Amino acid sequence: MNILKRDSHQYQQEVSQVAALLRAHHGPLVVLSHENPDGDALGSLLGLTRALRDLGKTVIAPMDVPLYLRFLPQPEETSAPLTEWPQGAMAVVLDVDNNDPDRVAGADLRQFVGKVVNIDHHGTNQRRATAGLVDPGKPAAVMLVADVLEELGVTWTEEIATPLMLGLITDTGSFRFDSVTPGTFECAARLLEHGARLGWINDQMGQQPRAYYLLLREVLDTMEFLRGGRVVMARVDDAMLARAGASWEDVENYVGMLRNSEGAELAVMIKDFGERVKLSLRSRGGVSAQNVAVALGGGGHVSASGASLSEPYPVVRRCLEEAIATELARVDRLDTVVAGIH
Ligand SMILES: [Mn+2]
Repeated sequence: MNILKRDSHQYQQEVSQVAALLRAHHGPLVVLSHENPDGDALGSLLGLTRALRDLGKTVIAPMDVPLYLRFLPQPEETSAPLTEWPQGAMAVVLDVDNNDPDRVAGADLRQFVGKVVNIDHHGTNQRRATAGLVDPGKPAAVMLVADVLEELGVTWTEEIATPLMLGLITDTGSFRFDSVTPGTFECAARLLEHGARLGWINDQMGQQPRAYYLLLREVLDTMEFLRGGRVVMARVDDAMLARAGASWEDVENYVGMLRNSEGAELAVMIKDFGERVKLSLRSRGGVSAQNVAVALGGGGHVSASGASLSEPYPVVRRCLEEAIATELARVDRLDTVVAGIH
């Protein structure tokens, strides 16, 4: 049997095991996801919760839904974090490794002794759960949830398909990332067939509060194009937030916008808290945002990283420029070597 076949066999087995455990459990199901929930976390939680409730299950879904996603859940569907695990509960942990309880929000898994189902698509997952469905080849956890719901034989509705579509859209950057596979579109097609409101989700997600624009005006005013536009930076501080009536949550989207600048290889959003500074870094091509972040005591992925420094901005700025100079020199040296080979 070739590797692909064995993998798909194992995947189907995991789907069956997870579905069987969910089906067999008659006590409360506590559905959880990660801290700072994103569209995939909320979409997985809401899609699964709605389907399980349709099957007559008692489901508790603690999640602190961020403002920009509040258009989707009904007020009573999610609840506050649990202070205590209910009698006879089973935990269902989505889009995060259950072996990393610090990252799981909504309830403390360290205080829990019952069965745990884990559905996740992170490559770092340690695969220790009563039943686990883990596939890093899927760009969104909602794809795994969709397969479990299929196995459970749920009656598909628009209310179930729409949150799953949300997760698919947000974790794939609206189907724009390299992680998207033919299977991603097949899943999207199925969700559309089941009534997922694709246009509506995008319309809701595309709307920004007034403070977003007022703050954007302030941030654009600080925008700098360095090294011939290879590096783009902008800064935000408390005074700018106060003038715009915005909060730090409103700042999150800006670094992606900076990275869209033509010719930009590195984008840096500087969050200036006065006595400390946080940096959000994004890169493309051969430049590693991670290398710059690591040089400043931070970390993350190659193309998306961050660092937090307990120094005032002028000091951080000097360190940052040094780290950038080192990284760009490394890339340029590599380019020279490659050019020499050809
Ligand atoms: Mn995800």
